[in-house]
Amino acid sequence: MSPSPQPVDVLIVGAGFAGLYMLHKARRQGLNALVIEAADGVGGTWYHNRYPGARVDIQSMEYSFSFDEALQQDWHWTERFADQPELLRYANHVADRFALRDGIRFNTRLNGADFDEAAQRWLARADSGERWSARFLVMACGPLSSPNQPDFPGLDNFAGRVLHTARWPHEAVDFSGQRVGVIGTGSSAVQAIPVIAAQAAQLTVFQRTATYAVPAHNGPLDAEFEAGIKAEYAAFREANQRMMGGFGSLQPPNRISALAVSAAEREAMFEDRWQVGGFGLLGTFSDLIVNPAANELACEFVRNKIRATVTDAATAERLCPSHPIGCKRLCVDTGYYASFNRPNVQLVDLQQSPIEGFTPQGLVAGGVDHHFDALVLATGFDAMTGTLLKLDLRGRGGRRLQDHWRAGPLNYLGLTIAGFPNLFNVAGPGSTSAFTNVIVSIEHHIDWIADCIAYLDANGLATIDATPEAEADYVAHVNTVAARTIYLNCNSWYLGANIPGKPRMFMPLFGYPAYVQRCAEVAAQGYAGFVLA
Ligand code: N01
Repeated sequence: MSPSPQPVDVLIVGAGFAGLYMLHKARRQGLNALVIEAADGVGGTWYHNRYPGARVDIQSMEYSFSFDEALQQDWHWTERFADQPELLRYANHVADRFALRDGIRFNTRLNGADFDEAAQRWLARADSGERWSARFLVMACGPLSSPNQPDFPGLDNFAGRVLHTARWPHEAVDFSGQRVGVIGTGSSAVQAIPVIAAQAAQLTVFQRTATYAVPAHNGPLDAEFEAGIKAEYAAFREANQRMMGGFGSLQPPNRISALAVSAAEREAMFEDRWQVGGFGLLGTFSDLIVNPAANELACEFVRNKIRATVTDAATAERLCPSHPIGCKRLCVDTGYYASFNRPNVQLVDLQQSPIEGFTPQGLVAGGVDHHFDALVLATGFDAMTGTLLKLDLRGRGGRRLQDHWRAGPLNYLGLTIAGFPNLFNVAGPGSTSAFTNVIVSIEHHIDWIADCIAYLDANGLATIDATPEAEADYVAHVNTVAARTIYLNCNSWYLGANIPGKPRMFMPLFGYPAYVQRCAEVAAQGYAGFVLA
């Protein structure tokens, strides 16, 4: 007979940045909260994604918590774009600094949870056999936490080592003297390829879709720059809050159309931003994300950079993407395109030469045998929905999330799901998380959730549940916003298009400030669109 469920006010799933801050915030609010985490350490994304070259693509001074002034003053980043080990150290520092570890149950994976309508609580169970009865269930599992391991027929035939970028081993992987294959050319691959290329005897990159990458120009963090930000950290955070992605106030978007300037001016303006590096290129003009003709000018600017970098003209052309820039998440790189000038690196275009099967020595593509000792799958994630849909979550009337989300991830405000009362999904579908500095989004979500719980408590209310009408209106809004942009014009993980059979529905919302305003208005109106009881 299993013991009766342990009562908690808030059960939090995941000990990444969202779970850590939720635990801290809940405790400060006097709530009894517990985090359960499948891994044996904190850090979420930065715990699992240990592939060579892994680092953040938002500047370190921005990619950090703002909720505690002493924390942001004390912490020192060593590089402009912090690498994975430093980011993991930061997550551990936060856990220790705010004494969070005793509220985290490691090596414990949630299996599922049922909403008990009589008790108005979530009954949750883990693989350890433990059970909890929670008033609130906060899914802090991360939008990019279920690795996509494509169903490559015959992969088992391969006798060498297979690694996935998002489940990289903790011990160092040494490719010295080895032949390595990499499948995928998204952000993970773009960061890993230059590092692997420098170490391995031979590297073969299997590309299905060419990718746009802008230089990081990474380097040691400038002491004067750091001091300047720290002198006015709060104002810097506020300025970032007004940006469309919650970051980038150091280089705000220009307010001029790409079509309103001469070709020479345009080139110079793109070049300025290219020299600075990072995502700012997409803000060179006001219409790159909304006007395909303007967008194409930015595409051609980057294609010309590829042509100028890659010495073999045929390889350069194969590396030139044809979809709109920014439609898939832009990659921020250090030497990605230049890697293809190395004599030990070759590119295989899977559009022209599809994978036909695997052999003990490697794979066959387009009739050609490719041999390698290790294969790296840089094939991304079942984004935004994959992790929740692996669980057995049942809301009112025993309705399964798999049924509610059959045609796509219905949600209200990117935070809640109708019929799943008191369940909050952090940085999930319908939120702006994917387009933002995700730590900014996480802080916004956790603060909103904590305020919501405080409101319920102050008003003697037990539950909050989105209405199906509010949910339907909201999902339509997310798609209306996307339809005004170039985001529907390619096969991205934003659309679920990277996973065979996944419903094609645009999941993230574009525009952080308007989103924050809407969430605040809903709360100010006594949680409009929700039933409180
Ligand atoms: O994954 P991806 P990722 N056969 O989905 C290819 C964040 N992130 O891990 O484009 C052959 O972007 C797929 O091809 P295609 C960031 O938000 C951030 O790289 O679908 N190829 C693509 O090339 C990012 O967007 C950082 O045609 C297959 C690649 O695999 C998100 O995580 C670093 C295939 C997957 O690219 C995901 O990035 C890393 C198949 N069956 C990640 N299936 C930072 O810099 C997939 N591919 C902070």
